[in-house]
Amino acid sequence: MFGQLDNSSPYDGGYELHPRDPSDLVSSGLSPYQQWAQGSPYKLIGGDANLDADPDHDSIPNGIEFIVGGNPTMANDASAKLPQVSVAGTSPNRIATISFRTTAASDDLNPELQFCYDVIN
Ligand SMILES: [Ca+2]
Repeated sequence: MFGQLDNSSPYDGGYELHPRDPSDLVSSGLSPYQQWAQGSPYKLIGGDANLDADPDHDSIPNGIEFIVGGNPTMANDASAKLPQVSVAGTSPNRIATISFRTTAASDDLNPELQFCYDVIN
């Protein structure tokens, strides 16, 4: 790679790096999820690599395993990483706290916790 000072608009200054040969750049073209599922160490293939697949049969789909940092090939390793609910206080002053974790790689999916006050409807 060669470095050059580039102070042309929109840059105020700094360096721009260029590969000697554009073919030197490597891009898998895969999303962060696809890289996680299909790459090492899990190397899921076919339908087992889908977001809703559950190749380890722990009832936690790959998409959730990806978000919480689970292992899609090891049953139940993600259960401790799933959202946790704790309730403190006594009625009518109870406070429910929901804690959940996400991995930086899963930011691409923009995960968010959804809830409602009426679980029946
Ligand atoms: Ca699973």
